[in-house]
Amino acid sequence: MAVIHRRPSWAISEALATPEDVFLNRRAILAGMGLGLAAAALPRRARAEEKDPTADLYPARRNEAYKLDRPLTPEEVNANYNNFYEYGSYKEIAANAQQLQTRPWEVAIGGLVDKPMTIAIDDLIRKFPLETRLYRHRCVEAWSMTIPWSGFPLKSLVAMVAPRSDAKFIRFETFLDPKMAPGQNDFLYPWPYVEGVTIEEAAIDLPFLVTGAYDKPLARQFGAPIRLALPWKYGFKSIKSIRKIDFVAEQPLGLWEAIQPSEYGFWANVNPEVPHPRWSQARERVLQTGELVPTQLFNGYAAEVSHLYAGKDPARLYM
Ligand SMILES: Nc1nc2c(c(=O)[nH]1)N[C@H]1C(S)=C(S)[C@@H](COP(=O)(O)O)O[C@H]1N2
Ligand SMILES: [Mo]
Repeated sequence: MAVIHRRPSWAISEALATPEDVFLNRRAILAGMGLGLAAAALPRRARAEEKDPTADLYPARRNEAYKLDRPLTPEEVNANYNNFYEYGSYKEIAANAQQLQTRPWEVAIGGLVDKPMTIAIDDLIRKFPLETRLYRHRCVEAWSMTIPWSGFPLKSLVAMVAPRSDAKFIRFETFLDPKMAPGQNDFLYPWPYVEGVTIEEAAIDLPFLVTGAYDKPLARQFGAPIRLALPWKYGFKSIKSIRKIDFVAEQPLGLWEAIQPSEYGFWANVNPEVPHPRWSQARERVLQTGELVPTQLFNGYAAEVSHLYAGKDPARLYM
């Protein structure tokens, strides 16, 4: 990936995160500079978006409570540098990810709840008012980005299905279909991708079910048609392309934790002082500039989340 190593003069502030014409304009500028990265993937994605049955819902109302302390990552940079192992173990998976079939798509919500349901994605998306939030994202590999996600809070979905008191965790599971996800033929990974949070974590406002980005339906490489954003945790917790949501009594075992528990534990809260076993987490590389900046405790969301972990063993929380 051709990372741009200097903060460009056109880097936009959060004030310009909407509307769509800003993104289109930026795309034109990037293309003019020869920075239209993996441009081949864009027209195909644009065609797919035209047919998206939820396109009328964007741009979604901006929730001003979620602001950034740094410029927004340009769409072209974000949309061409992705982790989505179903489409390859490298970052340039955008073109490959266009194989993902996002309709028909059902989400099965069940387990320890009073109102289990299996619901078509377009019905699910229309159950809640969509909003746009500017979030930071910090990958465990020490790169970071910022993104205008659109979607609805996880806590709204939790309330809809009425969890029983014995539900202690929520387990999320991605699709399993090696025909449309070549990476799932790789037997080194225990597919499908699984992640989880506690019921207490799911009850706060911050966990976000993402259905759109950059003021339109979610592009496939971002984890269409619905993915999670847990911005105070390392990025691998933010599972893409969710098919199944189960309320369970036992702590779910994530795909990465199953492979390497000492490096990718269940909690995975961002902490600059707790190094990954193979590298420091003290700083992070800003995706669009290459700049190294200090990593923040809970990725800057301590005010929203630190109460969740009061009295818990810090050695466990950050792995
Ligand atoms: N299903 C699935 N979800 C996933 C991943 C993946 O490989 N498969 N990668 C994770 C990792 S490591 C990161 S950093 C983020 C990347 O999201 P982005 O491509 O939108 O930046 O998705 C997370 N969710
Ligand atoms: Mo990541």
